[in-house]
Amino acid sequence: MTISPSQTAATVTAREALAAQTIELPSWAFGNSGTRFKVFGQPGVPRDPFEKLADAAQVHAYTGVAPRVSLHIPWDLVEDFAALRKHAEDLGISIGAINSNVFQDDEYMLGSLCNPDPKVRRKAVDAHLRCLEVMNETGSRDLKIWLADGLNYPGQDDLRGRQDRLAEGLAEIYAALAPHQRIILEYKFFEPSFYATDIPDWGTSLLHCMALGEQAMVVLDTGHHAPGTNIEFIVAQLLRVGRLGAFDFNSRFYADDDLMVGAADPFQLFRIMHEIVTAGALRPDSGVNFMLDQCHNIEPKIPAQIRSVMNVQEATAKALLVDRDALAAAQQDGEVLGANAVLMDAYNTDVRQLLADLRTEQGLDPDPMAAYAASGYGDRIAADRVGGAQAGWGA
Ligand code: PSV
Ligand code: MN
Ligand code: MN
Repeated sequence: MTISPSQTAATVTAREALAAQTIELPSWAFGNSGTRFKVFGQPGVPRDPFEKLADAAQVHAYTGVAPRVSLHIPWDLVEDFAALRKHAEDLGISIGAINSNVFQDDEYMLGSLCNPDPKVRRKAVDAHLRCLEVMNETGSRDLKIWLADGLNYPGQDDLRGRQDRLAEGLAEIYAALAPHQRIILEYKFFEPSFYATDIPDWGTSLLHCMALGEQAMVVLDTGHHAPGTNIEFIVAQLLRVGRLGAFDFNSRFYADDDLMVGAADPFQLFRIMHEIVTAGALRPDSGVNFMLDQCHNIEPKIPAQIRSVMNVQEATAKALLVDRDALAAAQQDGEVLGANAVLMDAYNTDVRQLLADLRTEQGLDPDPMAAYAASGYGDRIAADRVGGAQAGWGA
């Protein structure tokens, strides 16, 4: 289905909303990554955080909607964060969420904030306080916390005691937030632990956020649920209570695959964006940070990020085209098939021309993938950069 003239008004409204949408890119998407079997190095990958920002700026240059980059500390540790911030600004972008990494050091084998050893918990809290210092230097609003804490065996540690330690550690970090800053707390149902994870689900994250206060919000990573989970229900529920702080968008076929968002299940992405639009949460002031959390193991990284941003835009455009009056009427009348048809009509609309027109209006090339390919940037970095860094582990 293509857009008919009768849809013109909706199309204009959709274009305005799409023009205001922003998507945050992960610095680690630009480094080499892989599985535990093999990391395939790619030519031209960034050698340091400055080069990661330069590559991210390319994604923004061709899409116009990706002006922020999340950093991961210590993967992106630099001596002078003010210089990194200035570098971002010179490139026309800014530094977004700061991700704490308390899973790489040997001391964290039995956990970080939940560790039975108070010395390790101290180290983990201090790592977060260091992240807050970085945020003050970079101008970041969000401290994103994902913990690898958990257990492999029943009885290994006290499930409830770990929750108490977690609450205590989070409270100390929360107390150090500036008034405009937030903790965004991510959950994941398994991995690296296989019996129990200390923040396995949105309910646990939400309970901790509610205990902390209004500056604590939940992060929903689309790859962090059991297969078959109705993710849009979680989105609706968190929006209802005003606690959806951010997305980590990616796709999964099996586990936490971190593939390009919209690649495995574009219909799910549409359903998620439908809940966002319905709740008015697309507006930049809604507090929902639309971030990508992806690794590009075998595909070139900059084009993969451009494609991912476009996939989010396409799902968003379709969600904006849902005929909400018709949907409400059909729902009210109990028209099961009619209501479903309204949603499917929007999903089956080809929005690629609408987005191309929007880009032209914004002075961008209507085809970001082709424009980037023609720019020669990929060849230049391949020639200029030798010895690129790994995305995370060992970076
Ligand atoms: C954990 O699986 C996670 O989703 C967290 O967001 C980390 O910061 C990120 O992956 C690292 O790739
Ligand atoms: Mn994530
Ligand atoms: Mn993940």
